[in-house]
Amino acid sequence: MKSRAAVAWKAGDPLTIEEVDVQGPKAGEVLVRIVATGVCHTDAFTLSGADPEGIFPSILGHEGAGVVEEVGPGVTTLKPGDHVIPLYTAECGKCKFCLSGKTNLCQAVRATQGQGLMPDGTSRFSLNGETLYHYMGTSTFSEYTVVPEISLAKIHVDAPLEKVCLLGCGITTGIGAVKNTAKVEPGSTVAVFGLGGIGLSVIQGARMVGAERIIAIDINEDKFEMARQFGATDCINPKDYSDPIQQVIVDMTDGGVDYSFECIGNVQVMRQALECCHKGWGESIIIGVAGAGEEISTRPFQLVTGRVWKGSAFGGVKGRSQLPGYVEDYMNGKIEIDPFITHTMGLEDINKAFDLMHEGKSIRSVILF
Ligand code: NAD
Ligand code: AHE
Ligand code: ZN
Ligand code: ZN
Repeated sequence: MKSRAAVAWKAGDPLTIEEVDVQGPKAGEVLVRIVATGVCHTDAFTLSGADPEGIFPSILGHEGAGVVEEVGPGVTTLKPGDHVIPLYTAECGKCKFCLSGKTNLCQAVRATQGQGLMPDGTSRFSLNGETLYHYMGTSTFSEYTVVPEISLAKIHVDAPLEKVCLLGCGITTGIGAVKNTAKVEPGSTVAVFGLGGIGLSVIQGARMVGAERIIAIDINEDKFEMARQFGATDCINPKDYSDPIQQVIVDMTDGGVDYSFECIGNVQVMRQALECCHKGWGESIIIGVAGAGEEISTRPFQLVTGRVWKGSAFGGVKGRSQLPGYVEDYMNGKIEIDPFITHTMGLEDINKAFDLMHEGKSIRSVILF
């Protein structure tokens, strides 16, 4: 079949809108009609060429929601008409990782996913006979996409897809990092570096679990108003201080924060986030994704003296079993999504969504098909 899709031909080039060919779902696969998709900074990261797993030409997008159109042979848990969120972190329920009880990082399809292919090692997308690669197993910048059954969360049929698409990445990642990775306790002091969709979601999660003080840090002060709305108690711009920002935060908090979150993808900021943590127990969670060849560093003494460095992918959330609950939490008013959607547009304007992100003018743009 034909599908309208935004194709990334080459690192650094704008996407172009094409009528691509999509093959039907093979065994264990599902054809999904995407209704809406967010644009996450990770899409921009891969498009920039900084992602060691970036493959071109490809169809990016990993923050979508849609409707099942057709299922391939052997698919038992989904049927046409079901509403779904594609998962870049699958949940097979059977692999060593799924069975460990320690991680959400199912590896059942991760190797082929990283090669831009379906689990059988081939792509369902092409244009004029040329292969187009999948992205993160989701490729939500296409009206029709093919996704493994184990990479789809079935959600409440009444959930508004143009809103809950953001639970496919950003909002779930931030809230989950607070609840699952850091396990922030009531009364905690928290620092959040970077106030995009991820950082604001961390703030939302920190307020949900009863953090007492939430320090929001960004170099773009336009982000402060929304940070305060979500629960930030202090908003600071590192450019306003001559001291290193970690020292400023240690001084503000009688020795450092209980938890910090890096939501930018900047290895210098990752160090600041670790070093603003309290001696003896402070934990810093890396959420931001850094480019090929980048490395983090600190004095090992920072860890010897009790600070902990951790990372979080998709907020530690197991997509098939736990994401439907996040959707219901939105429907019950426990999770806020609407204020994140600062812009909506059609697929033909998708490059504008990237421009707005780079200019620091959007939190999330949602593409409506
Ligand atoms: P975004 O572009 O919307 O927000 C980033 C924010 O960081 C902006 O407000 C920007 O002003 C701020 N910033 C930039 N440099 C800064 C600095 N030096 N100090 C302080 N603030 C600074 O991005 P986003 O969509 O919120 O994504 C944030 C990061 O999280 C990206 O690296 C993205 O790839 C990553 N991410 C990771 C996961 C995961 O599962 N680990 C999931 C989603 C996104
Ligand atoms: N491909 C990159 C890593 C990208 C990355 O870390 N992705 C996050 C999700 S970002 C969503 O916006 C993730 O889930 N990572 C775990 C995984 O299995 O990819 C690289 O550096 O190679
Ligand atoms: Zn993302
Ligand atoms: Zn698994």
